[in-house]
Amino acid sequence: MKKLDFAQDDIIALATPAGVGAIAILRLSGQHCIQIVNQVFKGKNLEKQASHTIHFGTICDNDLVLDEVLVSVFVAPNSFTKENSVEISCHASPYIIQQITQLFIKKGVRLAKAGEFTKRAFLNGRFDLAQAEAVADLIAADSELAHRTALNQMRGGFSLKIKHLREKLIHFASMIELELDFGEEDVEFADRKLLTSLVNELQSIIKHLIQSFAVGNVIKNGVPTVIAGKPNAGKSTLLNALLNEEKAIVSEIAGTTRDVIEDELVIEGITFRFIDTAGLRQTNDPIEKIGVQRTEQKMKQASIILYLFDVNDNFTEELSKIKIDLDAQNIPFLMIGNKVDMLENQELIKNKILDLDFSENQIVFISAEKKLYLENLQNALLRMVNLDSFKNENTIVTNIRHYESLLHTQESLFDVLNGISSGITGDLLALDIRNALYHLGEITGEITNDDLLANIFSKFCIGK
Ligand SMILES: Nc1nc2c(ncn2[C@@H]2O[C@H](COP(=O)(O)OP(=O)(O)OP(=O)(O)O)[C@@H](O)[C@H]2O)c(=O)[nH]1
Ligand SMILES: [Mg+2]
Repeated sequence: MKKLDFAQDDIIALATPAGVGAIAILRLSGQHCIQIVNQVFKGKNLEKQASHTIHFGTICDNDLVLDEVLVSVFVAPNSFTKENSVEISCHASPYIIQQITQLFIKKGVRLAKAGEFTKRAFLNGRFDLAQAEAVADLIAADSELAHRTALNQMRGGFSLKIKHLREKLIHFASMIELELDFGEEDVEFADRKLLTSLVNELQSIIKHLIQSFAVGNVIKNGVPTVIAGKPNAGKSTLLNALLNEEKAIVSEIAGTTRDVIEDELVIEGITFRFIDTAGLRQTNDPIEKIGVQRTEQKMKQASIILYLFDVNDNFTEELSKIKIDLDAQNIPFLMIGNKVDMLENQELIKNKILDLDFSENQIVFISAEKKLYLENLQNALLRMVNLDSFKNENTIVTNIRHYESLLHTQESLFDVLNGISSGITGDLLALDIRNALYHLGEITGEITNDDLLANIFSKFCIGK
């Protein structure tokens, strides 16, 4: 038999989560898959069915019935992969799934690799690379904003923007290359003034996209929000109150938390990753010492620090010191006065705070234990993230690979601008423009190589 080349291999994978459930879907793709399924399916001749139809029947290994199933048929090119595809809905018993899968392997189908269905869709021109990557993001999206951004990227919003940028540059690159063809004749088809203004325009769009990554990353991975403060300030109590779950141990013994404890919470569509830490103090306990080091490290990586203090303490000195520290590191912070339920006279606190020169948005008062005023804290957090300016934006960069390619594009465009102003020759200018085009093309996959593809698709799950 003629050996099939890679793209024509028939592949199979479980498309639903592993384990016992009501229904499981096995997914097949490849030129012969409808024909192969037809060999073991009793009910109808699947090869004669129209695309996008569902058929009831049994899957049989010779005379042995393995399961009653529903089979969906997708005829090329009208499928996700643009190849012939079949989805078999069977009963989700690991035994049945294994038996059916093995039956197909005996028939010459092989197990799909991670992301292979999506990779085929990309290779067959179903969508570009940025869109393929968005498929993975869409599956992983756990907040409204992450979902919306991934969906937009999958539907091509981001790709279209990149494509427009490329087209404009390609025009100039070809004009300059045309000049080169005329060699000695000293003609200038590509107006250097126009090119400069185009590159400037591109630079500002690219800069905006690069800046959007800070937000994009937050949307995708959550805002790392560290809860720090002295021992017993109530950090673990606050974590538990926010999560509505007894996640961290709380006790009146100072130095309870030693390790870092994290969990996520979605507030108004934005994912915050709250990180409870060991209380900050000088200590001789070797384990607590490591805990404090970890706290300091986490504080450096945080997007936001919630600095918790006990309003019943003498906190003025502590807070002014920490404010100077955090301002110096340029990390956004929010001071949280905790345990207000214990206060007899709230006015006294106000006077102490007045001395401290905080803006209204930099400090809130709560009771973590009694869950009082937590909504003020949440509102303050949302204000700090301030995604509003980007919320209605269609193109937000969420992928670090795209971010890096944009940085490289930006560098190449700087070279183009420098080249024009120093009057370099057309061939060198063309080279710099081609470089910029190359890096833009990396994003959507006009420029690819096998390593890059392998790297991207191996991050997908099997069956996707
Ligand atoms: N009255 C009152 N007590 C609180 C409040 N929040 C926390 N506590 C108490 O303060 C003590 C310390 O709370 P924790 O949450 O363990 O403090 P922590 O900051 O995590 O302490 P370490 O892990 O040791 O750094 C516990 O006895 C809590 O019950 C509050 O809002 N009001
Ligand atoms: Mg604690």
